Amino acid sequence: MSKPAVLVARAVFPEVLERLSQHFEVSSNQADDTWSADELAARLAGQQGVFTTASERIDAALLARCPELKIAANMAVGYNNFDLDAMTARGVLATNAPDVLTETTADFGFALLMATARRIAESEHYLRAGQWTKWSYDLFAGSDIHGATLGILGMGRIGQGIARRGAHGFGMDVIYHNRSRLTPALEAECKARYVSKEELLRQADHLVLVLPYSAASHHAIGAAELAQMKPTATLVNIARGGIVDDAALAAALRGKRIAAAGLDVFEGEPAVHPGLLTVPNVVLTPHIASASVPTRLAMANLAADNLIGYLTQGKPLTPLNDAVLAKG
Ligand code: 8YV
Repeated sequence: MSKPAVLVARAVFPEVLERLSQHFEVSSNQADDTWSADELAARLAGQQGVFTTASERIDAALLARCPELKIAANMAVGYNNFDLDAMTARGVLATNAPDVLTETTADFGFALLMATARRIAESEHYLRAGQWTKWSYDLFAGSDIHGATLGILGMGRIGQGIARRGAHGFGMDVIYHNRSRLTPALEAECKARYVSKEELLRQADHLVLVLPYSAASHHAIGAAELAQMKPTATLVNIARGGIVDDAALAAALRGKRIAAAGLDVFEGEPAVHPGLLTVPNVVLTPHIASASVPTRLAMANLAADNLIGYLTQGKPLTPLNDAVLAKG
């Protein structure tokens, strides 16, 4: 029996490609070329599975051109690149890569918060530029992390990881807002108190965004929300571009409406709003929150396991649209 055909749309660890090749006829993109939607659709013709990252969009237009596709396995926990309704309607299974990146991403959220509040990037640039000529009492004085109020918008697994780090590691007072409230047991474990979004904005010294992107969370933080925050506050976005109105944030940073921001994700990335590139009080990183070597390998292996599990035994590990499985 011939092996199913699978396309790996982006470059990936060679050992993961090797595992896939044991089960599938694999076409891959080890050159990591940027494919247009049209090129992706053309390359997907005749393939039963596709290994994607958050950069590849799987929607109705693409699916109409790939009738043999059975599964798209995302090497990401976020899946706003998938039109789930269109996939379900076409009987295409969607899977993501949850859990394996939770702690690594929470570590990074905390690192970005600390770098931002303590002005690490800004001061390093100053030093490298040869501008450091003497010590002074207020040189790059920032805000404290220990004992401060940590606000978390989006209290899923990664949000809870950040809450634990803040509460248990840094003695922070943790407040959160989420679509649904955590169980009392989880709230106690995270030492986190549920508040309204308005209270979160008004009370947080440091606000971390960890919510999924959807039409409902588009520009969840815009000019009106930034205006409610403390002028001394720090904002960190490790969730998705589009949750923050980047133009409004650039204006707020320039006008010192809030003290600083740390951003790992951007509207329209890899493009970055030019206003963010010219203000000093923002730390910018290129969507690397999950980028530790072991975690990226675990994410890639989970995406591969989903392809192998589904295409060889009908058993994916982390399906997103169970309705496809129910249909058989
Ligand atoms: C990925 C992410 O690295 O998992 C996610 O949702 O944003 C990152 O961890 C990125 O999306 C590549 O797929």
